[in-house]
Amino acid sequence: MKVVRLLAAAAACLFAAVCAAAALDAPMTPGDFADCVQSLADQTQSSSKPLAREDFLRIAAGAKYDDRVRRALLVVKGEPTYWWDELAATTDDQRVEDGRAVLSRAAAPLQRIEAQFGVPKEIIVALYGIETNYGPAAGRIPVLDATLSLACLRPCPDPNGRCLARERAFTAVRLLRDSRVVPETFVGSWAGAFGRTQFEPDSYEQLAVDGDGDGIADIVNSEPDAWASTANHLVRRGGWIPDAPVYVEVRVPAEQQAEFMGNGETIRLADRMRKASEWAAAGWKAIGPEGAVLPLALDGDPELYPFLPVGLPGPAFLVSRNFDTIYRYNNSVRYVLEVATLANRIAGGPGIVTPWPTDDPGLSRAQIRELQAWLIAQGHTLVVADGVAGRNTRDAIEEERAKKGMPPGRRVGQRTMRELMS
Ligand SMILES: [Ca+2]
Repeated sequence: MKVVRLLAAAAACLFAAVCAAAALDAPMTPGDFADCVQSLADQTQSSSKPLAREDFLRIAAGAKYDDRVRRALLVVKGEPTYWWDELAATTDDQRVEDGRAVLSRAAAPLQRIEAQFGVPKEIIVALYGIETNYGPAAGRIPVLDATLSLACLRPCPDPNGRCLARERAFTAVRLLRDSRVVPETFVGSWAGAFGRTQFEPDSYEQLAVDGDGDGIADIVNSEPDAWASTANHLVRRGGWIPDAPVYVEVRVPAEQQAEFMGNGETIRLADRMRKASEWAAAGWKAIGPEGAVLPLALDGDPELYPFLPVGLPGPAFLVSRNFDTIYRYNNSVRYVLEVATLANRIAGGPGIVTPWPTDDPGLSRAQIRELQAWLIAQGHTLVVADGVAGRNTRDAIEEERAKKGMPPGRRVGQRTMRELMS
């Protein structure tokens, strides 16, 4: 539930005249932020749940504008990213190993939560691993600051209409008003998602539950609370189907492949829902470890539809409604594939078997750190060896590629990393 939904909204905002007022090219001044907070106070009656003007002002008085929110919105406009880069880093060996360690050290609570909600523990742990790298990366921006800054940087087109950014800020205020969160630990991402599995304030208000039996839903400090809340989200908002896989990697029958040839565009045919047995009857096969072609037969014969991240040639999947359920947790098909693939690997499965259509596959975080250490040694002082190929790393790659006479570019993969560092 990180940032994707907001990114989509922000992208739309870039083209809407009404957003011109919230120019993102300079930080908001303290005066403008204070004016914005006053203006939000006049809109509290539009909130989905009661919030008194004076309560809002009393709590918002402790908020500060945080410019990291604006800078994050600017990155939205950024550069293309690739499925194979993101999957390589988010489902690398280290994250699989760390996920197995979580499964083993917390076997009892995870087993209990799986039994109660019907969501496999590997899915819960994988989602935990993707959202916050199993806890430590939960963000450090006070949620009140983040949500108010966002509401001010992206004002609602209609002051009386429904508006996600403003409602999120109001919800954050309500959680503080009602002491449902502790101010000191109510910190998270620039988009206001907080806790070990990154709930937005509104999801927390509606779906957080107690998982360790102390009567409080503390998704910041308690892993069982975060896990149970996540499982509850998947069940109540998404309708998780127990025992249905999120995806099956498949081989499309030769005579049907023409329809799925892509130009890199994602193909997701959610209206083509058929039982697994019907796909099998139409000639679709499952792909097993090392590319083995297997009969497509699943317990319970769930309904599935085709999903091809970049079209053929490239990995092809039939996905169940559980794919859509994870999508409701974080509106990004790439995110869903990351969670499901990591869960598959944590459970001992092969991950994605079919190669991506590239001669330069993506890097693990360990490889990115190695690359970053090399970039630092070349004098790129802004680069930090953190395993995340952010803007500074890509700036440095661009420069070093140019020095080496390589084609212009801001990424490297398995092949070009060696070429660059040789
Ligand atoms: Ca608890």
